Amino acid sequence: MILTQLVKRYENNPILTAKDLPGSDGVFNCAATKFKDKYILLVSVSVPGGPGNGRAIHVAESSDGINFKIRPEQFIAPEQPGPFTDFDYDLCDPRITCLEGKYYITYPAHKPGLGIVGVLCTTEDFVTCQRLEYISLPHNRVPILFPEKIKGQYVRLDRPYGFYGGSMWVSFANDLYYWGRHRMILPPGKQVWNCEKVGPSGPPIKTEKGWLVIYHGVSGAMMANSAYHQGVMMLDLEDPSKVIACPNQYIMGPQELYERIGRVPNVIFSTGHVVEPDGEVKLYYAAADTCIALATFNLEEMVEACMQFPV
Ligand code: M1P
Repeated sequence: MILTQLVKRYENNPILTAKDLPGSDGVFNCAATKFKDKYILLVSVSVPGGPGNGRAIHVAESSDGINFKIRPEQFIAPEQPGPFTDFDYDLCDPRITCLEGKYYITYPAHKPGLGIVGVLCTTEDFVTCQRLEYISLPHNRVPILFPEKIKGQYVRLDRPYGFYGGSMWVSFANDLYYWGRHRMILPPGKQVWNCEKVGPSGPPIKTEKGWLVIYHGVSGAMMANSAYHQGVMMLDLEDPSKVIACPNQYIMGPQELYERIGRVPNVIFSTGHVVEPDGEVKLYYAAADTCIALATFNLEEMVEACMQFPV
């Protein structure tokens, strides 16, 4: 079973580039969801000479999930006054989860010299965004909430930093603010593609067999440069601290020119997807920290394939 064969890249990739937002030099890592009848991406945008490190988060919207228009105004902007903005120097890599009918956004706020913390926000309209609280200590990239409570508790995945690289952890909370019962569920792997660090991509997807988690794996010293791949694993439905299947293969690795050449070469980084009613998963990913591309796979096929690698 070759997992990469289950994933199909959209033929006209990339779907968003810096040309779609004049003045920017990169549009990349994006959260994805559906809101009313629109597909929404929350896009990390880099602008040379912009405030902070020049990165902010913009909304892009589409009627078909392929052709997006980026709004020129910043949705989450750096260097704003407010109680949870001390670390807002470099804003990128947002994730979004629709939970109990509300949209929760998490992003890693990064202040050089101080660290990276997870910020929890919410929005009702994708026009304004309210920061609610810091929900992780530095250094942490980045909490992503499960789309429903499990046994009465909120659940999240994240990637706190270790001495070297980072592992994936799960945590639980009775509200969305006070997190505990932390468990490491996945350390860096033994393959070249995932040997430095592993962390969650978009929100876990509930299936009959368990939670399908899409995650990024990063290669380190074994290669000349870091390369970012996407992998999958399954967590137990009732106890998401239990990994039930975890293939040692990746599902996507940098292959196309737009994935291999750019501001940071050899990066496939997904922070969001949309699951369609017919089981197609639209996986939005950033290529080379430069542009946004789309790939699709069938949810049931991916789960079946993943379950061939029980833990
Ligand atoms: O350049 C690849 C990625 O590097 C950082 O992510 P991480 O800490 O997971 O390695 C971020 O700067 C991210 O935006 C970027 O895509």
